[in-house]
Amino acid sequence: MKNQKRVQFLFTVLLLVALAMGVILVQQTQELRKGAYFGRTAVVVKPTEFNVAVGGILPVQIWVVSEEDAKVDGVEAYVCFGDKLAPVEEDLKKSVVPNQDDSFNVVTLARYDQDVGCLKFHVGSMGTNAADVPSGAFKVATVNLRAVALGTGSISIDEIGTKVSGRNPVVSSNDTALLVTTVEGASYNISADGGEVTPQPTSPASEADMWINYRVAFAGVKADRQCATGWQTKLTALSGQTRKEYTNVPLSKTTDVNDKGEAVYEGSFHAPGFTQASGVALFFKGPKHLQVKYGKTGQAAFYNQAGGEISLTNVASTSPVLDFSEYPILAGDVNGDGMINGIDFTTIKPKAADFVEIASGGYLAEDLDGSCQVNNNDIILLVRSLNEKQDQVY
Ligand SMILES: [Ca+2]
Ligand SMILES: [Ca+2]
Repeated sequence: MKNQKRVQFLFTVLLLVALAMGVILVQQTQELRKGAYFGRTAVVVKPTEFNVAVGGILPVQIWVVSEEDAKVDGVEAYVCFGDKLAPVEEDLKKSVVPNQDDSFNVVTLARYDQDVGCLKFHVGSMGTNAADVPSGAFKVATVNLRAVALGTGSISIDEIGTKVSGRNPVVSSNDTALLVTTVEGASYNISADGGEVTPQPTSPASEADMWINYRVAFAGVKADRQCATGWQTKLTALSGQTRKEYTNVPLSKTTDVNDKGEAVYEGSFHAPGFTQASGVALFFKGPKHLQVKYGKTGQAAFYNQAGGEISLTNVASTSPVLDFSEYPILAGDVNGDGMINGIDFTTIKPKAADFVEIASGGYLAEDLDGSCQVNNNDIILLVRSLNEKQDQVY
C-alpha cells in the first residue's frame, strides 16, 4: 500500500513536469510566430575606423550579412553618429548612395534626427528578380557624412530601429522579414586640417644654428595621391657626438616628381641647437615609415657608412638645398615601433583584403602609398622596404 502510493506520487510529479514543459514549448512556438522571421542577418559598418580632417567626407559603407543565403531586398537602417558628423547633402536622400551593383537601386526614405545625431533611411531593390537579389555578405549603400567638428566618436547601427526584408524561399509564406541578430559599428577621429604643418622646436633657433633645406619623397606616394598630406615627419641631425631630434618638421608638396614618379616634398628648417656645419648626416622618418639615413645630397641609394658628408650654413639662402628625393623614405612601420616586421604585416593584411578606404584628405596608417585605400600595393611597399633594409648596417 505504501509503495503503491509512492509510485502514484511520482507519476503525478512526472505528469506535472511534462505538462509544464508542454506549456513552455507552446509559449516558445508562439514567440517565434510573433517574430515571423524567415532568416537572420548582421548589419555592419565598413570600414571600422575613419581618420579624417575637419570638413572631410566619410564614406560610411553599410553591409548586410545574411545567414543561410537568405535573399535581401530591402534595408531600413538607423545609423547614429553624434554631432561631429552630418549628412553631406541637404537633400538627405542624396547622402545615401545605394549599391547598384548588388541590385539596390532606390532610396525610399531618409530622415535626419539631428537632436540625437542619427540618420534613418531605407534602401531597396525595386523591380529586381529574386535570382538577382543578393545573399551572403554584400554592401547595401554608402552613406556620405561630413566631419563638422574636431574630436572622436563612433558610428553605430541601432538594432531596434534597423529592419531587413527579403525573399522568403517558402513562396506560400507571408513572412518577408529577417531578424537582425548582430550589429557592428565603427569609430572615427577628426583632426585639424592636415594640410599645413608647422615646426614645434623645443626652443627657438639662434643665429649660430644651421639651416637645413631639403627635398624628400615617400616610397610609393605618386603625385596624384590624395591621402598623403600633412604627414608628420621627424628629422634627426647628426654630426660627431651631436645629435638633435626635431618632430613635425615643415614639408610641403611640390609639383615635381622623382624618377619613379613619386611626389617631391620640400622644407626649410632652422635647427635649434644644431651648430655643426660639416660632416653632417640627416635622418628622416614619416609617420608610418622607417628612419632613413641621408649622408650626402643627391643620394639615390642607401648610405651604408658611418657619419655623413653634408655641409650646412646658418643662413637659409646659402645653406644648400639637399635633394634626397631619389631615395624615398621607406614605408611599412604601421604601428610606429621603429621597425617593420610581422606585426605590421598582420595589421595591414586584413585591411588590404577588405580594401579599407578613407575619404580624400584623410589619414589611415595602413595606407602606405596615400591612395586612400589599403590594398595589395601597400603590402608590396612593406615587403619592398623589408628587402631594402636587409643589407643596411647604418
Ligand atoms: Ca612596426
Ligand atoms: Ca594604398
